[in-house]
Amino acid sequence: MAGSIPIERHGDVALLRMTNPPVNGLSFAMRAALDASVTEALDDDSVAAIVIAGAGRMFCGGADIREFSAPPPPGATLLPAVLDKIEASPKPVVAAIHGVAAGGGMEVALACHVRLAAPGTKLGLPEVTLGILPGAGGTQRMPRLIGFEAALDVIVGGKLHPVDKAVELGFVDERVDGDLEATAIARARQLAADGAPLRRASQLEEHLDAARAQPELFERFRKGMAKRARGFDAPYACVECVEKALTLPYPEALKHERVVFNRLRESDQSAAQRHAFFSEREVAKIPDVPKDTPTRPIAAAAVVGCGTMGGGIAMSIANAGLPVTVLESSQEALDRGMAIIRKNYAATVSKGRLSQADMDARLARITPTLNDADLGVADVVIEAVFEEMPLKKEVFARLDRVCKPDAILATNTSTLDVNEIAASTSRPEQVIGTHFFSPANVMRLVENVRGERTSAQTIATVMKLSKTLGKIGALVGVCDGFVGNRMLYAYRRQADFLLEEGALPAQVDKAIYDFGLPMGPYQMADLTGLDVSWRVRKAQAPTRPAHLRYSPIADRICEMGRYGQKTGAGWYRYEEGSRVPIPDPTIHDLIVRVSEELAVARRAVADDEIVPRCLYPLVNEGAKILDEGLALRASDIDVIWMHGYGFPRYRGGPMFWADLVGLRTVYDTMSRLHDEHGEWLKPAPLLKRLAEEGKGFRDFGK
Ligand code: 3H9
Repeated sequence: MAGSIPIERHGDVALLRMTNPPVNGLSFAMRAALDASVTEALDDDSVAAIVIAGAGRMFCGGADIREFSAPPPPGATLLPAVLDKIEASPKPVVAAIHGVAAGGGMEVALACHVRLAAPGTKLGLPEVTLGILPGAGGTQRMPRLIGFEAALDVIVGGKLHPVDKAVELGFVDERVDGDLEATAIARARQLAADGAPLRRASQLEEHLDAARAQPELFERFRKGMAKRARGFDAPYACVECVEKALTLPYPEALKHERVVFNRLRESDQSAAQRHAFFSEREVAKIPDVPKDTPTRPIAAAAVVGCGTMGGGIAMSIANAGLPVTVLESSQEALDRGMAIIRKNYAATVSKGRLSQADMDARLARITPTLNDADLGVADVVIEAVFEEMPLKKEVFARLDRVCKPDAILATNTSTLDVNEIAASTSRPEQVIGTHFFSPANVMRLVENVRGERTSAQTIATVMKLSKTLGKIGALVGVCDGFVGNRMLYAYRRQADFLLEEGALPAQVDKAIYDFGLPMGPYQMADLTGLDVSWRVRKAQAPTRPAHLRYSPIADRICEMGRYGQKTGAGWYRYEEGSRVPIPDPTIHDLIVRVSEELAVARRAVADDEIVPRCLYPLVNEGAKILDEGLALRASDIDVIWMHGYGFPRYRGGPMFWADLVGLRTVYDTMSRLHDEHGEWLKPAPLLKRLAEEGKGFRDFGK
């Protein structure tokens, strides 16, 4: 839909209603329409004042992001010019804001002389999350309106703020609890009648003087954001443009904002972050489970097992306002699990991020029990017991007996066959995997694992539940490790081989960290614990193909009783009470010894070999997963890696990154590595095909 901005007359006030569902996005057509309607209202002598509002669910969600992949068409109406016209208007212009005012939408409001907002409205400048900056005066008007420090928080933070916060900060003048449009019309008319000078954000001076008095402000802000903004260009560009409000006259600073906006819009980082935005919405769409598939109401949930995962899952459910019963097999385990839950909540309270009352309310929603029969109230049960197939099957057979006939039975397994688990019940169509990531109360990703017989209703219900829990549910198929961990294995394997060939853990970790992941594979292993995967490897040992290269280093480390941070040593050693990894000569000696035993000649591994050697195989595994139909789209894999493993958002996830690198390059490198290092590195047929056709993963399935 092209969108329109019809003018509705209310006596001498013109109401301009932005109309472009679903979010009244400011496409080029909408900007032209806004310009035309504003001009018409200004030229009409019978109009004394103007109100700008939005139709439907919201005021305006900002510029149409889909148009950002190309430069503006020739002759396009540019938003900054339209907003200058609004601000310069001699007739009062009032913004009547409801629902959402984001990005360019917020900038429209900033150009108005008065901003009124309905309760429940969320407002802000989230451009930074798309790898750009507010490009229609936002970096100039916001600091003049609310002060530089607050504006930096709003612009670099990129969050949408509740209306009361916006009033407190000063970018909304008033919350209107009654009829918003009628109030805005009356206010506009009154302003016109008063004839008092209009408040134009670009002309406000007081905050400029305050900021000039503390020039160190910007450097301090940059330092404060350094950790959060690591690797991202846009936050720094935002600070730079806000700073220009102090050093350049307004029109010059606005021009500068435009130049930087365009540079960012054309950047790979912004393309990646826009890809992330759309992928996060696409991941909810499942072709054979249409949007109108009926879902089961979930009024109560249960979790079986109150260990690290079970406890975290129970917290997520309670946090979302649902009652949850937690079942354990012994009083001791139950008490221990509940104590950890309590401790986790208390830590959040002590950091000031949760009130004591909220903590109490959340805890009150969690009911611990030892009695299977108490699960009878639950509409969904999530099993999080030890990762052993016989145990899981036994638990599911029990659940099948005690749970409501229509209850959904979900397993949090990260490796086991969901079909086999489902087969131990009389309701395989109501069995599904819900693979939460640790810590489950923090991490946003859930891989929802579809079994052969899982019904559309079960899938739709669990995808909806993920959303209710504030998570991103990605639908995947059954295979070893599902999508995320299967790709992780491929990466970790090559990292281990690099150690055998000459690298050391800290070198590999640094290269991966510098690439943008939160930590490298060895720090991550020490954090999550080495023993669980060791147990899995031992179970798999009898069936491991002998011709495939296998690195024994991790097993040797476990044999030394070093399970990572929890035992004070793993790939690194740790000082008492510290989480800082210290390279350990014991491990270096072990690595060198293993190289000797395996007769692998050690060599100097160059830093720039590490990323392609570790991450191209990860992408290659993603290609196999796509080809096997275990993920619906490459962008779903990207979502899994961004939210489950911290793959840098400014690279858009591994598959998008590979497209940027070029699949020809990825394929050629994989082919060479395959020749040099054998079977594990064989290029996936899909990678080969797309590379030869000059395509990317983005083209898969199209
Ligand atoms: C900007 O404004 C730059 C300016 O500074 C300078 C210009 C010169 N464009 O999220 P939902 C789609 S940059 C295009 O599920 P909700 C979305 O993909 C922009 N499409 O709804 C989805 O499509 P589908 C700054 C957009 O109610 C559908 O609309 N603005 C846009 O949960 C519904 O979206 C932002 O960064 C868009 N701007 O949340 C805000 N927005 O149905 C981005 C949404 O096909 N948007 N779509 O999957 C949001 O944060 C949320 O959409 C919003 C509504 C809070 C507005």
